[in-house]
Amino acid sequence: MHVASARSSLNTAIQTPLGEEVYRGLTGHPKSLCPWLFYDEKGSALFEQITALPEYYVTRTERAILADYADEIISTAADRRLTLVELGAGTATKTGLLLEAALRHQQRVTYHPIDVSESALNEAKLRIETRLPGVTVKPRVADYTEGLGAIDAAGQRRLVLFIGSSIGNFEPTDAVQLLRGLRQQLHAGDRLLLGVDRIKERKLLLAAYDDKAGVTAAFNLNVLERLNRELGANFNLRLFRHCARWSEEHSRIEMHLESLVSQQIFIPALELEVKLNRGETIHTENSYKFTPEGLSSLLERSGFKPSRQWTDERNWFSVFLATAW
Ligand code: AVI
Repeated sequence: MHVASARSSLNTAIQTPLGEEVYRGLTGHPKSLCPWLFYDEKGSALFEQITALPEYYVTRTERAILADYADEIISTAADRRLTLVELGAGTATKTGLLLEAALRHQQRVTYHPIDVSESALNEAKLRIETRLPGVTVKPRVADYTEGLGAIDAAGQRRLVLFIGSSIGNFEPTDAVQLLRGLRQQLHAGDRLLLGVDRIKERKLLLAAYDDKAGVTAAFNLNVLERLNRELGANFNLRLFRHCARWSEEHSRIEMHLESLVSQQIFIPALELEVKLNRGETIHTENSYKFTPEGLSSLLERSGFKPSRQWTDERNWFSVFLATAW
């Protein structure tokens, strides 16, 4: 390839969000990659499988809380008619429980799911409007930090759902920034429903992120496959090991990819050579776990007043309702 055109294709790759992130992460110390890189088509399908694993209690515990308390949650939130908004809604499988409760409360409901995946939103719209004729679904393809202000709630109380422990994948300072940004787009009195995973026995946490069937390992390793496919990298997946660690200090599960040998990787699209020592890791995800006090303080620092909390009987997961003030 001619030098000038090699440069321009290099620049094009680096300038994509994927290229920028991979360059930043693999030239940094320690090496890391952002968790959003997991969610290509295969990664999203693997994540769906994770949510059904026996060890991954997160999804089923939150669903059980919503099944038990949806009516209470809705009646606590609804000092006026409600409009529901969901951040990172995906296919919105758990939201049906809240929408059904909202319909029992007010007969008709408008639901605005926000997600970057148009196909997931279309699936959600079709499924929900078929099953719950009183619900009007108005999907919005956007990063969930954008676009909330543009939602016309027509004077109704907005109830913003941010469930699924998604807040746990943000660094604490980013979580505050995200919630503050959210608060700025709401009116005083609007509500936020946040689903968060609780600190629990280390053994349970580790099992949830290192399951026997190896689905989480495949989910983690898939990020390297993605870099091979999309950036022409030459990662040999057999020379890496999925590794989940509990950090007591940060109250978080960390996922890493550990290099089993000393090796050199080339990423042609970025013209980048990456050296890894044996035992060195690429840090791919943090999943923060909370105490109720820690979460309340996070909400307060972000302009929300915690109103109520619902928990399962083992205190493994909490759903917090907070009010913008
Ligand atoms: C999407 N997120 C809430 C999951 C979690 O539990 O942090 C992602 C995940 N990573 C490994 N297993 C699941």
